[in-house]
Amino acid sequence: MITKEQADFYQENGYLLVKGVFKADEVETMRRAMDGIIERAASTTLDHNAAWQGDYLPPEELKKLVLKGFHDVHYHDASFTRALCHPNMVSILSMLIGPNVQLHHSKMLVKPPENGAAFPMHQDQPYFPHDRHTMMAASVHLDDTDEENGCLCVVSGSHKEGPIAHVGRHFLNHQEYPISMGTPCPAKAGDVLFFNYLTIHGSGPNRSDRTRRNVLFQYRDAEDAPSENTHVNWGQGLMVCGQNPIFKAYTGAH
Ligand SMILES: O=C(O)CCC(=O)C(=O)O
Repeated sequence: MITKEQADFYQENGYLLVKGVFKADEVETMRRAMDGIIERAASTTLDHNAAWQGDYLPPEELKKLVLKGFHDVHYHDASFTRALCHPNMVSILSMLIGPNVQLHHSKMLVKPPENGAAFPMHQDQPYFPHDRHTMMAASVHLDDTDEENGCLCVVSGSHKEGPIAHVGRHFLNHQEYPISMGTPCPAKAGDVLFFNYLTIHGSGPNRSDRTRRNVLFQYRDAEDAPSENTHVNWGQGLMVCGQNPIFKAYTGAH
């Protein structure tokens, strides 16, 4: 699915956009799955606005922003289980991470039209630090994205800087790291943006009249151990490619 040159580009720049990983009907199935999750969540006390806060906009502007975000979507709909170990994903992951790849977690992010929330620039590393930094996100696009509806932006090569201190672990100081410093990565539905968890990234608000839906899978090398006992979920460590070289009893932690 990808060439050696593309894999080298990822190692050098810390990100890679791969076109057409999912077909139109697979994308449509995931869109419907997302709608179902939103509908079922709405009838519970677990529904919430997941918009990140910060100081990249005045407080009254921030209050208007909305993000529908739920974690571990593969526990809610099997279409995401199929997507996270889709043969195209397996082929790409084994070239970017190595032969033995595990899932860490999944989540869905829906930026509604007009007021879909931004993500201030950040690394994902502070949320779930690992020893060898093999962790990467695969952001699967379920809609076409551009700068107007808040496409992802990445800072090329920033993964080489290593972990950077974040404001309260969450995001980088926006004066020093404005969203505008990132390279916008517009994409089509079915494309996947892979980026290392040290790569500085973020996205602007959705100011368009179009929804922006992404599902994001985090993966790691099976031998890359968590440095802290954080962001743990049941079932973490599902093998997506290859074998687990470490034989141990799985208890739910890590
Ligand atoms: O999808 C986006 O726009 C950004 C998501 C993100 O940065 C994250 O979940 O860490």
